Amino acid sequence: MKRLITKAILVAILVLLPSLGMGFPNLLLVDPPLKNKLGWDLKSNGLLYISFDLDQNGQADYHTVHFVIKAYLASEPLKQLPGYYKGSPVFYVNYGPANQIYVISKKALFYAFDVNEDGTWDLMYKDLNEDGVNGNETYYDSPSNMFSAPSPHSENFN
Ligand SMILES: [Ca+2]
Ligand SMILES: [Ca+2]
Ligand SMILES: [Ca+2]
Repeated sequence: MKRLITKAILVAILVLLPSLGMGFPNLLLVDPPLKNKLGWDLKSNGLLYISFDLDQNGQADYHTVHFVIKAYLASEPLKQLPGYYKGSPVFYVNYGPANQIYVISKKALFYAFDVNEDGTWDLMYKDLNEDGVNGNETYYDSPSNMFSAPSPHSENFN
């Protein structure tokens, strides 16, 4: 129940503030550690998406998008890999004797909320500096249109 209330408040803030002409607030508060990830996926755009389940109900509700710095097939043991890249996260897919390795940017380029957990992102922030969640992220898009600013004409038509 508490989770639902938290979500309702988040939605209320997001819907209210733009209509007051205040623009989108930066609501990014969390930069969850990679070890808490729910899953990850390399997309055809070459970016690596990592999903998180912040309210721990089993469904992804938060995503980070990282550049892939390097991708290659490796046959050496995985435990030797992390030291290569000065702490840049390493993901891999095992193909029998070899591993497809993806080394990604330390911090994300995009952060996205999927408030209603339907797989379509509702609110995206861009972090041009890729320096983690520290307040310099800016509103980027609302792919689901959940948080798009209302049209100035839409309220007078029933
Ligand atoms: Ca969730
Ligand atoms: Ca959604
Ligand atoms: Ca930042």
